[in-house]
Amino acid sequence: LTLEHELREGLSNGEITVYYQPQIHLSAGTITGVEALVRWQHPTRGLLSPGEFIQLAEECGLIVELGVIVLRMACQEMKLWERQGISYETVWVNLSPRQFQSPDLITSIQDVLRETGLSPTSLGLEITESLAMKNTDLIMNKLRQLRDLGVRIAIDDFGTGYSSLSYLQQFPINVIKVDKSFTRISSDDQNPRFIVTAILALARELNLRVIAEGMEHIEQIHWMRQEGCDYAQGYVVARPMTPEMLTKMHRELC
Ligand code: G
Ligand code: G
Ligand code: MN
Ligand code: NA
Repeated sequence: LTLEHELREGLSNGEITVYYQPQIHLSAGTITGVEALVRWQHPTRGLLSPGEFIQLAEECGLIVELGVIVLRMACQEMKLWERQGISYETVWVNLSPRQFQSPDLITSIQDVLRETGLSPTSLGLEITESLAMKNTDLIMNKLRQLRDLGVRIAIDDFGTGYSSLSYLQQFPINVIKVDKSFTRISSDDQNPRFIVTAILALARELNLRVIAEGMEHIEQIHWMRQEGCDYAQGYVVARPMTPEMLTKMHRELC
């Protein structure tokens, strides 16, 4: 059996699960949002990370079906938290280029929101910088449709796409997630720090929220905060976890 065939089976057999990684507000110390990160509970290979199957799903087109499953699970989970009195601002779902360009994207998002009863303003979509960078009418139109729906948009892995910064001003986006490669602290190379400082200044001008991702050390958090970044995500805060674990963590925080 090929992995593609197994994935096809896995999608219909309910083998897809979603982990959640919290994002925190640095001065309030509260969880403001969660990022949904897909996992595949493979019957023999164990729990697989996206790195092991997303590319394949993208290539064979299964990503569209997979994406709707993740979207539905994330929205359902968010509603469940709401009913338990746990309210995060946003649940963030990653979209691959192929998902974003799928003609069914808007209707499937509308369907899932209607089905789950989640407010569109509680849903965020993370798109890659390289996709946003293409800046075609098609992409711009779709971003506008999403904005009109009321969902939030984030540019993921920001800084890695070597983009012209002009698109940031034109695009209806709300959040940029600074790629982890720029938030490493190294004494011998000051450049990443300089880039982060520049991104934060730009974001302030454009009124965009910035989330520092990949925070692995408390020193990184201190530095980002000092630079004026208010939100962070990363292993030093919490690893991606099951919804049950996150609920438990939330209760311990409050
Ligand atoms: O969880 P992990 O660090 O292994 O994720 C690796 C990559 O997989 C990240 O780039 C992340 O954006 C991507 N990814 C995680 N979940 C999803 C998903 O549901 N859909 C898509 N398209 N990508 C995802
Ligand atoms: O590309 P994207 O930002 O969606 O990727 C998110 C991925 O980064 C997830 O797979 C998640 O497991 C991983 N991740 C989250 N926090 C950290 C971190 O602090 N360090 C590293 N190296 N990876 C992280
Ligand atoms: Mn992401
Ligand atoms: Na990212």
